[in-house]
Amino acid sequence: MIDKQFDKETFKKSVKDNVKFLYRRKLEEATQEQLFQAVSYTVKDVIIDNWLDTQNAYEAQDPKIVYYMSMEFLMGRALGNNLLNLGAYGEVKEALEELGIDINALEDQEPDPALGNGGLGRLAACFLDSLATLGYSAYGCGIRYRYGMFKQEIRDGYQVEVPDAWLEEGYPFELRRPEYAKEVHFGGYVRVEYDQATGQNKFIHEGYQAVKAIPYDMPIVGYENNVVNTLRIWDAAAIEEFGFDSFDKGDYKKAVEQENLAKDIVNVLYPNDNKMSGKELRLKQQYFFVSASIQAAIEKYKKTHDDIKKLHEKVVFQMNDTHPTMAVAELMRILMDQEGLGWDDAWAVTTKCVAYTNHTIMAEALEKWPIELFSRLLPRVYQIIEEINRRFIIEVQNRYPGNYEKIKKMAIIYDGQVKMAHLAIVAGFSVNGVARLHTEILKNQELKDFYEMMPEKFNNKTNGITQRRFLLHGNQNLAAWITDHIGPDWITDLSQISKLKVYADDEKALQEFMNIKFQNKQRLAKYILEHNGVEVDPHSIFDVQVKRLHEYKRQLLNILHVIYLYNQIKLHPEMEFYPRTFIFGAKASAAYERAKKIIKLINCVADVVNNDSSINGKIKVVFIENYRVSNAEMIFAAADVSEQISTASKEASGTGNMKFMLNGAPTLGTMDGANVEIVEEVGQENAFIFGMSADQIINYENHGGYDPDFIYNTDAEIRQVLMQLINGTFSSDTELFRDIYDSLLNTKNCSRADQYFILGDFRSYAEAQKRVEAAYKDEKKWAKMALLNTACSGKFSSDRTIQEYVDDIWHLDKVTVTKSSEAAEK
Ligand code: NBX
Repeated sequence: MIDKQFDKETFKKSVKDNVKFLYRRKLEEATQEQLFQAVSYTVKDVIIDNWLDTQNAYEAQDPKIVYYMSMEFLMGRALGNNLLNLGAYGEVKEALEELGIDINALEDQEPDPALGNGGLGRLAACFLDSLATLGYSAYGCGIRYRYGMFKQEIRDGYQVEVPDAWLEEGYPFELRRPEYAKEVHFGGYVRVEYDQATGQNKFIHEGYQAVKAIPYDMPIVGYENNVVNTLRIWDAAAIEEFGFDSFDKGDYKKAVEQENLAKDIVNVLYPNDNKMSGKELRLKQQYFFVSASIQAAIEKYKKTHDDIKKLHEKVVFQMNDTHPTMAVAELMRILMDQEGLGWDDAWAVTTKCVAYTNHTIMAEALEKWPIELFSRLLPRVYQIIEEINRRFIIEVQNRYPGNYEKIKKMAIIYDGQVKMAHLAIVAGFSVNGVARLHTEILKNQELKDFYEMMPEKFNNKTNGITQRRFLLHGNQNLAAWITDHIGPDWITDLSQISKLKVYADDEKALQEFMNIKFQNKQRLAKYILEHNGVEVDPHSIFDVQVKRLHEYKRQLLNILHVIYLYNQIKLHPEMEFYPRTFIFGAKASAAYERAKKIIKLINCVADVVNNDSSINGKIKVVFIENYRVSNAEMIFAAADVSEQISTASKEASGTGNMKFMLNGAPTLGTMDGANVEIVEEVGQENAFIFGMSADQIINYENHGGYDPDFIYNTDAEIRQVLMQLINGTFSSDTELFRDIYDSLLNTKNCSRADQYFILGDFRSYAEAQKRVEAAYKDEKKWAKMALLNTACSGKFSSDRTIQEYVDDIWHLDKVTVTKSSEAAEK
């Protein structure tokens, strides 16, 4: 199904032309950056034809549309992925070779569009890929941050945040759509007016500041099916250009204010994951993209439909966590104030249009906004939430007469705060968690009261990942090998990958499988040498923990265990020990001091261990700078061991765990999040499970009784490791890691000693690590285990997840797109 435009000669000519028109240069004179732009524009040309065909097909077939509302889309690079999904990667690679251009070098020119923090943002990107590939009409709705996730530099072992000016050179895969601009209003007040004609009150919002929202569309290319969906991200601009007009009229101050408001809103992505920032600007960002997206959705609907009361038949808004929850009130506002519906009709439509996904139970991540701030910034929206709350409380009273505890726990507005999760649950027709265990915890603990009152809303949708980016693109050798053995169906139906199971005892196949892993390890070793100046042995076990830095994810447990192993080797130099490379990659939120200290600790341990010749290179520790989607693809492909060691109950799902599994790395992990389901698929014997269960942790949390000091006092080896944090072993500044040390013990500086049960799980973790070593030493056994992880990963495709969302929540119609050129030929 190779496209005509990818006829090699036409393609080459187009690239040359683009270099000429864009840069007035000959191909030989062009820089890598210019070549990247020229090639990308050629590719975009082809995509645009499919994009138009898709739009025509949607217009003809009028399918229901899902609007995936998300503050974050962590897309990763587009060029290689688009080529693969167009089915043109091979041809283009050859054509480029003929022009003397290396496709890998070209792909490396692309900045990672990093409009997200971590799992939640990357999940949104995987979902868009699956929606397009499965042929469903979908928009991603988000913000075009001028600065995405910061670039992380490591200087003297510390994280330094550098702004990510990803748009500086111009991003070739976006299309500015000023014709779809919308206005968004902030501040002001609401005037109530009695309308004689209808006998109803009218609510008029006045005295507001207006910002213009301008959409930029990015194409989302489905896999070899001609479908191109849209990620629509909004830029902000002042309504009136700042100019002499306003200056003359004495409106100078107002004009500057509008300009600044607009600039600020989309300036930067908040770099927190699993923590609410509580900043006014963040609330503005939320309303800005929600309002613009909903206006656009309604405008689109009304172009071809008359009855706004049937909106839910063609439109569904999925809220990616509570960040876009004002969608509920914004939709109510538009339906009532602009479309003229009464409350009951508007509520009937709204509650059939919005659905909510929860991604965390961490208390500090739950969004609560002070009513003072909320009502000042969004007076009309706030008024509507007040009314939703008033009516909901009456419902609670009717259901639980006299039970005021229930109201206190369930109200949307209480203690001077708007609780966004409560609003999302009350208005949403579906509430889902992201892994089975997580959904059960929501139902039985965190959201128990809501589950009891409205059980029909709750459902689970275990996360997934796209095999197209994380295997087909990231691990091209393995992908080709798999296709050689079982055919290409796995690319769009990952359940097919189970056909690899027949090779689990085939020595030749296992040998080939492990050879590919070895090549990938060599590639990563080269990257590490170039970026860290550290030589690592690709024969050693590559033990990898890459994810955001957070205490609950327990990178600290990992590095303390490294220290423990280091002590063991020094104490018993004769002891058998299989060489290990511990690889870390993690960004810490810029304001999260302890997380940043843990990065420093990892780097300090790396310095000592890597340079201690007495251990003969048995342990190497590497911290990969600026972990992001592009280097993640390479890291997953090269991993032997997947560290998924969160405190049980804290990791809602995890998705990195699935990427490792897909690439043949067994999980070393706790029974948390989706690890539970991974073990279910691959079998206990093909994973390394340790630690307390979610029930045990929750039980300690509810009833106390956990005492890290007891462990410290009774386990000399653990005590030694902790002492080394403060005795100068890893830093001459003995105070440097004092806070980390204190956080683990009942010292005067610590309120909740070892909140994440690091000491509690330490011994169990160390034993599991021993089992890893023993298993790895048995080459055949390990190869089988690795292959079975890949073979059993079928469930964890985001294609499966999306199909479940479609079947249970969205009820979308499948669409087929034929190319207009092909249609014409027929
Ligand atoms: O969402 C993550 C969870 O921690 C993972 O367990 C899960 O697999 C993933 C996808 O469902 N949550 C997450 O990434 N949250 C954020 O990034 C976040 C960002 C901003 C914010 C709160 C959370 N205010």
